[in-house]
Order: sequence, then structure tokens, then C-alpha cells
Amino acid sequence: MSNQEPLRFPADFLWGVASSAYQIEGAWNQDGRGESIWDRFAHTPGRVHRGDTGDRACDHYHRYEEDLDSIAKLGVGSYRFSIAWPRLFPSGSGPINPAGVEFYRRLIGGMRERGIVPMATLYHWDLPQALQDQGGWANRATAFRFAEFAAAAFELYGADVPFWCTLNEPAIVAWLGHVLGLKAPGTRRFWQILSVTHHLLLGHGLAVQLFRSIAPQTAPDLPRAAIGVVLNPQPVSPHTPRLPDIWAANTWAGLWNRLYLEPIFRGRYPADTLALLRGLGARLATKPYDMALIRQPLDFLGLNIYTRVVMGVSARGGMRAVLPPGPKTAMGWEIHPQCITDTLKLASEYTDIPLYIAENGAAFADTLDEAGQIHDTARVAYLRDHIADAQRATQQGINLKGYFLWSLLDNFEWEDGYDKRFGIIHVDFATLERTWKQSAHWYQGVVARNAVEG
Ligand code: IFM
Repeated sequence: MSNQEPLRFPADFLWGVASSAYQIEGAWNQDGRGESIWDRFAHTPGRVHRGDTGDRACDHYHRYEEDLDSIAKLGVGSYRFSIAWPRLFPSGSGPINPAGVEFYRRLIGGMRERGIVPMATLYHWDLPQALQDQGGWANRATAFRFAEFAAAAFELYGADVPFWCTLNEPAIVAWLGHVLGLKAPGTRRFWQILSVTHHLLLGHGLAVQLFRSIAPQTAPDLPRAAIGVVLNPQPVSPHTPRLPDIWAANTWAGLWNRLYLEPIFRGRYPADTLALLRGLGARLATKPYDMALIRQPLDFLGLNIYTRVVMGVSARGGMRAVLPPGPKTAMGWEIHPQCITDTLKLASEYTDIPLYIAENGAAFADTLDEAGQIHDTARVAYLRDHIADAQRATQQGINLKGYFLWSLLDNFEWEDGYDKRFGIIHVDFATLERTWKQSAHWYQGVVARNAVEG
């Protein structure tokens, strides 16, 4: 513990916690929910660590009241959750599922009763399998189905949800889902990288356009309705100042950062990255006005920030991520708190709209002591250092308006199953019992004081 003055945040700073539907809800085939690409992926042997699935997950679908009580007790102002598309539209489009509508009505209502401001994400990776069967995001039509789903959500919940995020991390969807095959739908079709990216971004743009025309009016006690997108650009540095390493860092920044930031904020794909990908066989068919549709004025930008990337060249001359020495999380990600300011600065080059850290947190191997307590000191240290860096960013004039901790609960960490725990609340996946970790108590204090220890 340091003796320095606490690092105070601006009075209107929004504290939150974050989760996503497939990672916590469970009830995968209940009350009319349709199959998603993550159900199909997790049910396919060999795709997820130990064969784990989200079938039951944290059973949040049935235990959401208890979880909302925890959020209220943490004292945070907001909860970032996601709406499962196949719960509202089991086949991706067509008739709406009343039980799905009702679930989110109760969930959002539960937040409102407790004074928690809802932030809804529309696409946190759970595409209805029926749409995947028609080509998924590689099919242009999916962008239009997404916009219809989004419009239905705006109509249904617009009065009570002031913050809307269209997509979560489109780079992950495109690269890890469609090129590396590590996430659903698990395909390895390099040539689709540009079409999948383009259709995701088109879906985003169309949804924002519909949001503007629907213009949801929020209840008087809530902020005005706002829409944004959640991206995960990473600060990239060259391993050495040598030219090949600089080339690798720039190339990676194009593929991972600029491929998403430039179309959304400047209405064009980065020419160098586009040429590189096309040269390697990626295909892209655009229609007139697509880029104008993608470049919609946004109200905020969400950023998921965990680490940075150091790039060098391999012996064969290709790009290679270099893992610097020093501490790592259980994901093997370098702990580098300055990634917060660096990412915020990177985003600020594209826009001056309000920025939210939509996710930040860490997986560590937690152990329960004899009394059933979890002293997750490594997580507390990670959070403290990253939140302190966020505070320094606010002092440097960066337009940072809020921080959402990933994650409320230990949950289904995609292809890693339940092996990686990001929660500040421990979940016993046999009994589903929730136990606050030390980090939850600590975060409660940060929120109450609106400050972190310096
Ligand atoms: O669990 C994920 C989340 O769904 C998206 N952002 C990164 C988190 C940790 O890997």
C-alpha cells in the first residue's frame, strides 16, 4: 500500500462491470432460444478446452436477480451486458420469441429497480446458427438481418437502455472466428477476412442509422440514448528499432487496428492493408455508399484493453509477436498497465467522442483458502495499476468517461472454457455458488471513493 494521495476520477465518471450473454446465461435451449454458432462450436468435440460448453455457464438466466444484487452491492453505476440474438430471433430473423423478449425485459427492469444504468451490446459473438447456415458474416445479407435485430431491440428496450454497443471486437470475430478458426464459427478461410469484416461493419453502420431514425427516448432519470461500437485496438511497438521490426509493427497495426478504426471513423479501408490482404487472396465486394453507411457519427467509442503487442520478424521474414519478459496473466498476456493510456491515445487520433473502457481485467488461477475465501492479490494489483493508468489518462485531457471491469463473474472464456477465470466474483461451476473475491471488495472501495490508491 502506498502513502501517496489517492488518484481521483472526475465526478461524472461511470464505473461498471461487464459480461456477455453466451458466457454467463446458460439455458441454451430453454424458452424458445435458438441455436447459436457458439452452441454448435462448443458442442463440436475438440473445439473447446476439456469439451466445456455454455449450456449452463453461470446459469445467469435463472440467477440474474442474485447477480443484479451483487452489481448493486458493488455500487457501480452501470452494467454492460449483451442481448443474445438467438434468444430474440431463434432463426436469426422472422418471428420474435416472446420468452426471450420477456427475459431481457426482466433483466433490464431489474437493473432499473436497483438504479443500475444498462449498457447493452447487440453482437457479442452469438450469431444464430440458422444465419451461419446461410453463410454467416461472409454473406452480405447477415448485415441486414443484424440491423433488423438491432432495431427490434431499440424498439423494445429503448426507453430503459441509454447506452447501446453495436458490435463487440469485430477484429476477433473476423480473424479468430474466420481465419484462425479458434472461435466460432471456427472456419479457416483467409480469403473471407475482408468480406466478413466488411459485413460486420456494414451491420454496425446500418444499425446506427436505424437507431437515429427510431431515436429512442430514454426515461427522464436516464442519460440520453447513445450508440457506439466496442473495438479492441492494441498499442503495437517494434521489437527493435530495426526496419524489418518496424515493418512488422506497422503491418500488424494495419491488420488489427486500422482495418476497423479507419472505415468506422474515416469511411475508408487503409490502402496498404487492403492491398496486402488482396494480394494474398482476400476478396472484397463493396457497393456504392457502403463506406458512407459504415462511417456513421457515433456517440461514444468503447475500448477493450488488456495488453499491448510487440512485433518482430521471424527467421523466415514473417511477422512474429514477441512476448517481453516480465509478469503475465493466466492467458499469457503481458501485464503492461500503460496499455490503457496508449490505447486511449491511439483511439483519440481517430475521434474526440467520449471513450469508455468497455472491458479491462485479468484471468488468474484463483485458489480458495480453508475458509472459502479468495485472496486474488494478483488481480487486485493488475486492476489497481490499470485503473491508475486510466486516471492518469483523464488528467492528460483524454475524453475518458467510464470504466467497465471484465468481468462480473467467472464465466465461459470461449475456447478456454472454464479454465480461465476473469471474474471478481468466483463461481463454483459444480454448485453455481457465487463468492466475492478480494478484488470485488477492493473494487467496491474504488467505486465508493471514485479514486484508486496512487
Ligand atoms: O471474455 C472475453 C470477452 O468476451 C471479450 N473480450 C475479451 C474477454 C477476455 O478474453
